[in-house]
Amino acid sequence: MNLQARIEGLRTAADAAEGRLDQALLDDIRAGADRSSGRLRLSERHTVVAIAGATGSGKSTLFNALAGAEISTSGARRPTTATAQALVRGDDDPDEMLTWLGIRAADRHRHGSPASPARLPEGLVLLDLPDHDSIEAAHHEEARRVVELADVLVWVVDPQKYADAAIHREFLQPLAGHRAVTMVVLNHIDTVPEDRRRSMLADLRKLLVADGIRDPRILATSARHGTGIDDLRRAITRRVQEKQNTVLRIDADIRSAVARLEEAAGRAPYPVPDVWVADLERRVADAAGRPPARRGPVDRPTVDNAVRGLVDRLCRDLAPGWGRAVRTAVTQRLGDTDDRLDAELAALPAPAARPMRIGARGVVALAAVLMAVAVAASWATGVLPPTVALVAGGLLVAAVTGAGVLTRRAAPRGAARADQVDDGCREVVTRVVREHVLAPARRELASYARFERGLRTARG
Ligand SMILES: Nc1nc2c(ncn2[C@@H]2O[C@H](COP(=O)(O)OP(=O)(O)OP(=O)(O)O)[C@@H](O)[C@H]2O)c(=O)[nH]1
Ligand SMILES: [Mg+2]
Repeated sequence: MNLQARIEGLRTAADAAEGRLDQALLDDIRAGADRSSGRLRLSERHTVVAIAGATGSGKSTLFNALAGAEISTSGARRPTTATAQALVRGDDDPDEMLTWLGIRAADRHRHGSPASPARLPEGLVLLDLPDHDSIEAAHHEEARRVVELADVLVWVVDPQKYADAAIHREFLQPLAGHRAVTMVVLNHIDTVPEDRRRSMLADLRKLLVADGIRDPRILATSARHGTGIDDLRRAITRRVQEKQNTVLRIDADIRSAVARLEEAAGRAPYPVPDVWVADLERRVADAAGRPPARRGPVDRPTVDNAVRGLVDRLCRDLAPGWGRAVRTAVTQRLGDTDDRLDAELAALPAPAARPMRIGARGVVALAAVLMAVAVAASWATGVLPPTVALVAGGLLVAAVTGAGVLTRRAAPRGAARADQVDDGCREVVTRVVREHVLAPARRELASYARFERGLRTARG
């Protein structure tokens, strides 16, 4: 997927999370998206390589060694470099890019002139940054600002401070996902006895791996003596010629932004699982009374517990801000929910007294009984002969048996009626739960779903 669409995905996610996640985080994500879009609008021909690191690590000396000229002031007085210095080829004109990078006119240098004859690759914009650990807040800010904009980062450390927590915590760890566009240079290597260099480099590697950088690229240099400068120049030239740096940097930025948003937001079950809804409906129906005549009023604490139970499940893994919004949306009208349940349940038709239902066979049986009684009476009074009376008696037995069968048949129908009355209760519960609990929860979770869709787009 193209980078611009992925950046839009980040913006969608940030908008969906507005008011739900930490505002500073969302501002940061949007600022990052703006930076990435800004970079994409600019020249693809150029690769911005920034030399960053602690004061005195030798950034300016390295910058000058790469240029083959004294361009950036290096010095023993700390800190030295106050604003980012840029070096571009004499035949290049990346002014728009330098303006976007915020490089002042006085800090823009060209090489390819007699003053700076070093051969640097076409398209390179090399930056020498102020120290990130400066006692001068402005230096620190300038370094951080440009680190966020550059395509490729060259972190310069020295034998004294390579293990300093500040650079690892503030820069290397957060940028661990930017390995593809990161190099680490151990400068001042001339000050380390030769037999200790290997173990120091191994130690630095271990620290970088602990920062989360898989297989870090490390070079050892002495800017003062020119050791390793050609290797560094070659490594930079290779990166510039691959021309993938802008894409790799933006890809890494987007991934890191997605990871931060994911971590901040947690997870919401969306859509709401059917079994949770069924469980809620069952518990609310139970609050309406015992079947079959469930007509309320509802037991309010039971409804309350059931609804809050669902909200707890929905919010268990969700960021507190988002969880609060879901909880408020669902529970702020719990009283109304109870009132509505009571009103609708009370309006259900009362379970009618069971009507006499004897059906066609019942009528026949009744007629037979009446006939048999009449015949028996006639016989008793001597009106009928004994054979006829016997037949009449048989009919009487058949009638009684038939009536018994009909009664048994009627019993299941009675249970079906009880179910019908309970169906009324269940319909009320389903409707009220849907409108008063699920709808507001889903409205809130819809913003989470939008957030998720944005992240999916951003992942590419
Ligand atoms: N021995 C030795 N000294 C070096 C090396 N690189 C730089 N220096 C010296 O270290 C001091 C500081 O170098 P700079 O290049 O100014 O350091 P910087 O990182 O640009 O410092 P800030 O601009 O303050 O951030 C200078 O005196 C350099 O001559 C090196 O590889 N070996
Ligand atoms: Mg400097």
